[in-house]
Amino acid sequence: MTPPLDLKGVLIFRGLLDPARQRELVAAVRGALAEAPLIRPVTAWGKPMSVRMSSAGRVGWVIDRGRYRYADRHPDAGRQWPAIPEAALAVWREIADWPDPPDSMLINWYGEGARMGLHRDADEGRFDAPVVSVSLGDPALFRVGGLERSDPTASVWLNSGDVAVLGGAARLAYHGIDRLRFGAGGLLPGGGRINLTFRVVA
Ligand code: MD3
Ligand code: FE
Repeated sequence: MTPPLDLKGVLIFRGLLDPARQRELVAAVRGALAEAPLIRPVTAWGKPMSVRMSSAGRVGWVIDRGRYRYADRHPDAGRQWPAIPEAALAVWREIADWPDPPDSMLINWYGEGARMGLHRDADEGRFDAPVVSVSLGDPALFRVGGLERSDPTASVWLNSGDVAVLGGAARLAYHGIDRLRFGAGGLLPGGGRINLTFRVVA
């Protein structure tokens, strides 16, 4: 395997997933979304996020009356989340260097103009395991900083098939998505981006 790009400790494996595997993952994601529809979470400040979200696995990330937490049920459907698709688990096994499967696969859906402000992933209750992130669809400008919001940042375009591994000190680094090149990816008809994020949750 070609060595990853190291962006402030975030390891980016460019083009790890070939187009056939990308399409297989999109089909698996559509299957999961049929059971657990996308939602638009409303932040603690009362602002709906521009990214729509769902999850698969034992637990899923939700905003519940302004509280960010992992829930064992879809907030609208009231049912358990679908299982993490096998094609997605295969990516984790390949790259995470962790003995256990992830507890959660967050599905982020970016339409035109969607972005994700600088934040840290700190709701998991444990930070020893890595987070693995898969990009599908349109290119997205990813930004990563340090452990403080005011730390300097670096940016890179994430393309369809890229896989990022966030381990060690980078696990708690500030990061976000500034913008998309909407429609430039060609994987999703009508444009857009899917990000799958695998996490071990206490
Ligand atoms: C760096 N998602 O869901 S993925 C998120 O592309 C999230 O949808 C972005 O940030 C997206 O929380 C970025 C890359 C990523 C994911 C988790 C990280 C980078 C990370 C955790 C720590 C440091
Ligand atoms: Fe994040």
